[in-house]
Amino acid sequence: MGTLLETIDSPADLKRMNLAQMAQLAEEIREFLIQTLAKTGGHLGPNLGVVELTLALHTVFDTPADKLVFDVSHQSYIHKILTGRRQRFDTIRQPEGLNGFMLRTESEHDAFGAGHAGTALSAALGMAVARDLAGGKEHVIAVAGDAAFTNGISFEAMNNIAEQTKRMIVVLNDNEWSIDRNVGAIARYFHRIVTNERYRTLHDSAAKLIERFGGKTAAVMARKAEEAAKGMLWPSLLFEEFGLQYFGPIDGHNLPLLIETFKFLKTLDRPVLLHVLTQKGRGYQPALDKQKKFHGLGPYDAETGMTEPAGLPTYSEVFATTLAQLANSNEKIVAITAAMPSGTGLDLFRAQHPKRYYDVGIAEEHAVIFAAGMATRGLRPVCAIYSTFLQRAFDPIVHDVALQKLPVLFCMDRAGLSGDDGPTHHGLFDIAYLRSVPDLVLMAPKDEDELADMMKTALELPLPSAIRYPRGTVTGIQRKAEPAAIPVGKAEVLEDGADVAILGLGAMVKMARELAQRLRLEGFSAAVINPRFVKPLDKEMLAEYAGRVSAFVTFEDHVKMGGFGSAVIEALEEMGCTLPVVRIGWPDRFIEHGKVDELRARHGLTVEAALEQVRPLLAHHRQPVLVAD
Ligand SMILES: Cc1ncc(C[n+]2csc(CCOP(=O)(O)OP(=O)(O)O)c2C)c(N)n1
Repeated sequence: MGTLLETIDSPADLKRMNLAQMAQLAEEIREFLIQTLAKTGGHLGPNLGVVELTLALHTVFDTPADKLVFDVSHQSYIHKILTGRRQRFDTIRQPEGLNGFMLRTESEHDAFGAGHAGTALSAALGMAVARDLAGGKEHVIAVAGDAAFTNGISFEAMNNIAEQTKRMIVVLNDNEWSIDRNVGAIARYFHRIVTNERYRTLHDSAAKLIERFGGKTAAVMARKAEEAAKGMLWPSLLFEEFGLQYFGPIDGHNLPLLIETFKFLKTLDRPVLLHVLTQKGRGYQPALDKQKKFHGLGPYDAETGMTEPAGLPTYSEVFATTLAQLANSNEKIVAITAAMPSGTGLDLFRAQHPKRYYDVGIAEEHAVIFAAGMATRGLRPVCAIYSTFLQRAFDPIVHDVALQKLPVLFCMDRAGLSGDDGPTHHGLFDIAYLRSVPDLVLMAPKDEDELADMMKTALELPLPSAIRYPRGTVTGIQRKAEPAAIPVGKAEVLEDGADVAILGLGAMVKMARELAQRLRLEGFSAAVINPRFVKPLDKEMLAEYAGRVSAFVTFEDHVKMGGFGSAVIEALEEMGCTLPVVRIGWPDRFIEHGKVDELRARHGLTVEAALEQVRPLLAHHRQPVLVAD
C-alpha cells in the first residue's frame, strides 16, 4: 500500500485530506525527513518542529497567490515537500539538487529567498504594502523563530507594520532554541508567557473552544476569553504595543487548533501575531536529546543519530582554544558571538572564561558596536562571526570601530566557499569589504599554527584587525606550544623562484605549492609565497619579485573582484609594474550550493586552470617595466 505522502504533489492534494489523514501525513513526513536527511544532511531539528504548522498553513492559505515568508528559511523543507518538490527532495543540498533554503528561482511558492536571520517581517511587510497598493486580496504570512526576535531588523519591521498595512500575519514559532539556547530579555519574555500557569489555564480553555466548535464565532469567543486573561496579566503585551494583535501561545503540534486559528486570523483586518509553541526535533529522540547538533548537521545514522567521528579539529576549535589560552595571560580579552557559540567554537572559550564570554543573540551589528564600546574602556574584544554574517555589520566596522581606531579583532569563520549551504552562506566577500577600510589589518593563515600566531599578533596591535579562516578541519601540522606574534605586513616566502611568483592566500597556499610543483616539472622556476597579510600588503616582497619574475599568480577563496589578487594588481600598478597577474578566485556571480571541489572545478579554481593561464606568460621571459621605484 502506498503512503499518503506519495499522493502529495501540490498543496491542492493536501487540501483534499481530512484531519485523520493529515495526522498520518505528519508522521510520514517526519519519517521521510529523518530517513532522507540521514543521507543528505540538513536542518532536521527545526523542520521536525514545524510539520503541523506547515501543514496547517498550506491547508488554510493558497500559495503561490498567498505569500509565505520563512525567516532564515532553514525550516522550509516541509513547504518544499508540499509544493511540488517531494520527488526531488532527496537531492536537497546536493550538487544540482534542491537548495536547503527558500529560493525564488526554485519555485513560485518560494515568495522570498533567505539564509540570514531577521528578514521575514520586513520582506512580508513589503509584500503586504505592495498588495495594498495594488488593491490585492492575498494574504501575507511571515513565519519567524523566537531567535529571529533577538535580531534588530525584526523590531525595525514591527515598528512599521501597523502603520503601513492593515493585514499581515506574523507567526512566532517559539521552540526556545536558537541554534543554541535562545538568549536575552526577549527569550526570557517569551518564556514567561509560555510558563505562566494562570494564563495557561485560561488560555487552554479558550483554545479548547476553538477546537470544539471551530469557525469564526467560536474563535471570537475564544479571543474574548483570551483578552480577559491577558488583560489581567499583561495589560501592555509587547506586540500589542507595536500594534500587532497578539494571539497565543498555542500548541504548534495541534493540527486542528492550528487550522482553525489560521482560518480565524485570515478574517481579521489588522496585523496579528500568533505565538506558536513547537518542539525542535519533535518525533526523533536523538534530535530531542541533542538539540544543538540536530539544528543542522551532515549525514547521520537514522537509527541512532550517530555521526562519523571528526578526525582533526576544526579551525573554529583551534580559534576558540587558542583564545582561551591567550585569555589566561591577558585578562582584557573578551569574546563575543552573535548566536553562534558552537558554530564558532566559542562554547569552548565559555567553558574556561564564562565571565568574559558574551552571546548577544542574532545581532551582528550590535555585537560589533558592543565590542567597540568595550574597546574604548581598554578591553580587547574578539568578535567571532562567520564571514557571511559579518556582512551585516559593515557600517559598524567602519563607523564605530575603524574610524575610532579601536582595537577590536574580527575572527571570520567560514571565510571562503561554504559548500552545501550555498550562496547565502558562502563567505566570499569579506576581503572586498574590509580591504577598503583604513587602518584595518587583514590576515589569512595558511594553517592552524599560523591562525594562533595571527591572533596573538592582532591582540597586541593598537588597531582593528580581522582574520579570515575556512570552514572545516585544520591541516594537522605540528603546532608550537605557545603562539608567537608575527611581523605585521610581512609575507612568508615558502619556496624561492625566478620565473613566476605564486601567492596562495590562507589555505589556498596548498594550491600554490601544487602549481609550483607542476611548473617545475615543466622547467620553470616558481616561487611560492604565503602572503599572510591582505592589508597591509607586503609591497617590498612584491617589488622584489617584480624585478625578477615574468608573472604573478594569486590564489584566493574569495571573489576575484576586489579581492586579494586585485590588491596585488593595485600595488603593482602603484609601483609602476605592468607584469601580468593571473588571478584564481571566484567569478563575479553568486555561486550555487554543492561540493567544494566540484564547484572549484566548475568555476576555474584549480591548479590546472592556473597552469593554462600562466604557461603562455612564461614562454618568453619578459622584463618588468618599472616606471617608479
Ligand atoms: C544574520 C544571521 N546570523 C546567524 C545565523 C545563523 N543561524 C541560522 S538559524 C539560527 C537560529 C534560528 O533560530 P530560530 O529563528 O529560533 O529558528 P529555529 O531554528 O529555532 O526554528 C541562527 C543563529 C543566520 N542565519 N543569520
